[in-house]
Amino acid sequence: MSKRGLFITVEGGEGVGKSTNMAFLESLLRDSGIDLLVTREPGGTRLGEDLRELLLQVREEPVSPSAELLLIFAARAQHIEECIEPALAAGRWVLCDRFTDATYAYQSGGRGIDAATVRKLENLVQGSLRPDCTLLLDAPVSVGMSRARGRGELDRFEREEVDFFERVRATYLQLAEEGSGRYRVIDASQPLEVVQGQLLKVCRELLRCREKGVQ
Ligand code: Z5A
Repeated sequence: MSKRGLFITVEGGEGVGKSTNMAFLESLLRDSGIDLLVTREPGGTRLGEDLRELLLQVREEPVSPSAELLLIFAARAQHIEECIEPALAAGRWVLCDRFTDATYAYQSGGRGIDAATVRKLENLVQGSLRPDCTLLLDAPVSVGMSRARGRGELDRFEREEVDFFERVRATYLQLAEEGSGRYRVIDASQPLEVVQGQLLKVCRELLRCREKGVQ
């Protein structure tokens, strides 16, 4: 039986450079010989991508925070069962663009849903599945917003006010501070080469642990 793979997530607020750095991490890990599944949330499956479209589209009616929360966990349930669990069980590593930390940050921190409600759904949908390592790209909201706002039409989340993104950032930092040792906080306001130098360090650390058989 192959050894279980490693589950790595990349998190952060708007404009911190997740897409840019996901691509960097993907090539780093593949070049190191890792059998990798690269995926994202919400999404990662056909059902999940359909739900993502519903979640991001700008709608006439206000969307209930509870409806938003349940759609996110519906997509996650499918993603775990169809993709994440089978990959990890087969010994593949999973690199996922956002996971449940984003739900704490956006739906709890941003929208004000009680964190205990998110925790209940997390336990229900994920059982004991948690990321092994979370790379939190952190930058002041003003920096992220100025980077992201050049991208054209804004989706339903990107239309939120600065205060919303401040709460999202504060929640992410609180999770990293209070959480287990799985978080690596990277200052994403630095030049890209510096950010990627730090990501390289973390990847080397993970690869060393894999060689030693420690995960
Ligand atoms: N959401 C949620 O509410 N709850 C949940 O549980 C989950 C998600 C899972 C879609 O996510 C929305 O889903 C998200 C929260 C919600 N909404 N928001 N906002 P997404 O991950 O697809 O959306 P995103 O945040 O817009 O991610 P992104 O596309 O990866 O954006 P990004 O972080 O801004 O990455 P980027 O495009 O690589 O970077 C932006 C620009 O900055 C780009 O021009 C880069 O070249 C530049 N950049 C990047 N790094 C640097 C540095 N270091 N220096 C200078 N310039 C840089």
